[in-house]
Amino acid sequence: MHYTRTTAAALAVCGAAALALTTAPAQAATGSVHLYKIYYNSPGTDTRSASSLNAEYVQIKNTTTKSVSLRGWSVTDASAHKYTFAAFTLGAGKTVTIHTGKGTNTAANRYWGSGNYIWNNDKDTATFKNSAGAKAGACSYNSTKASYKMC
Ligand SMILES: [Ca+2]
Repeated sequence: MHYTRTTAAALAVCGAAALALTTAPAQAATGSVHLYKIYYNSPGTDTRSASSLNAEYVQIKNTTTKSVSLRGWSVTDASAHKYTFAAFTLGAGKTVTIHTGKGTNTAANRYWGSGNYIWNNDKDTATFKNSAGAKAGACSYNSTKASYKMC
C-alpha cells in the first residue's frame, strides 16, 4: 500500500512536469502586434486645428518578445481611410501612436497626415492588416459616452 501511494505520487509529479514542458513553449509564443486603443473624440470642439487632429489617434502595441517590422501594415477606418506604415520597427513591448494630423514621425509617434478627422465620434471600426494584407485584428466602438476605446 505504501509503495503504491509513492508510485502514484511520483507519477503525478512526472505528469505535472510533462505538462509544464509541453505548455511552456505555447506561453512563450503568446503576444501579438495588435490594435490597442482608439482615442476617437479629441478633447474640445472639432476645429480641425493641428493639436485637435493630433489628439485623435489609434495605438498599436507589440506584446511579443521581439521587434516587428510594420512596413506595409495598415489601419483603415469604416470609410476606407487608410494609413500604411512605411519603414518602421515596433520594439518588443512597445506602443506606437498614429495621430490623425500632420507631424514629424518618431519611434513612438506616427502621423496619418490627414486634414480632417478619421475616427467618427459616435461609431467606427478600425481594421488592422499585416503586410500580406491578412487581417491582424479589428476594433469597433458605438458610443458617444466615452472618448476612447480600449481594443
Ligand atoms: Ca473624431
